[in-house]
Amino acid sequence: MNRRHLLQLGALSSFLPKSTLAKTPKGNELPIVVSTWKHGIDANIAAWNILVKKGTALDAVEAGARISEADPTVMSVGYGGFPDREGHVTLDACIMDHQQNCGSVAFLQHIKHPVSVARKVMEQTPHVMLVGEGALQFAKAQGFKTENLLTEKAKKAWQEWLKQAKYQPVINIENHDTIGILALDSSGNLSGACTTSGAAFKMHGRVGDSPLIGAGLYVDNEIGAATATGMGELMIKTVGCHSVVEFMRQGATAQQACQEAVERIAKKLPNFKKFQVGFLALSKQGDVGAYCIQPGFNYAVKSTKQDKLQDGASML
Ligand code: SD4
Repeated sequence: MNRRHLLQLGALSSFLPKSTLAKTPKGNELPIVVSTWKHGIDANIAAWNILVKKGTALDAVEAGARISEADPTVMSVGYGGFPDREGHVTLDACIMDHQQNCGSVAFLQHIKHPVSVARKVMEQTPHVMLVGEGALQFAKAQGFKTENLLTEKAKKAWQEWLKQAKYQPVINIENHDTIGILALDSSGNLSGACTTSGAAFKMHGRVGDSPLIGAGLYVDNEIGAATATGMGELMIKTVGCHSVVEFMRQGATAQQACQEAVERIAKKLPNFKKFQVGFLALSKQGDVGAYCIQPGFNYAVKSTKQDKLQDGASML
């Protein structure tokens, strides 16, 4: 490592009080946060602000996910998300902590921050998942305010789509990018969250992988965490994120585990080239992996050593 490199690392570390520079047994510095897609950069900043103050990974992933949910320019998550075929914005989200607690909401309408409702399900109810009208009722009872989530821009895109009403679930072309966020805090604990408005112009009532523990998100504090983006049906069929964590348990690196999970999907799907799925994983040791079917999937990483948007390796 040359002197310039050392100085750069020194500058990054100097943002942190020395006492927060914990390390995993493998020597990776803590904390670390990773998020899917370009909007993951802003999500990571919000998460990082919590992590550097020795906050928990759980608080960090929720704070990060809320950034994309509130941003109307992210047309795949929360406020401003593309609606379903009937013009309704319906949201899916889940969250999971280091003690295997988890909460989830699906087919939720009118609430800007489904990830926070999911956390309330986890913390305030004996259940894991609430959907539709029941999830909305619960959110209101918890003090969440209802609002119109359909922006003019998303409405116009839907009206344009209605002219042909052709459902083509080609995720990258639809520019449909869920946020999945995983963090390892300075105590070495993992948490994750995933939130989305789902596939653009989906059937009314359709729920994807993102709120399903094991499919769109999975965390095992002994091993690692994984989240997914892309054609949710494919992650559901293979319980994709659970597979990624299990591959890591069997000794795969985060990178190998993501690759294995994508290959498992592709193997059983003759026309897999038409679809996009991507997995992002963070091991308990602080190693990051990402893999997808086709090029175009990127993810943001933030730690004391790096702060960047990275391209996921791909099959094609
Ligand atoms: C879904 N997996 O609802 C989500 C969509 C997505 O990038 O991730 N798009 O199927």
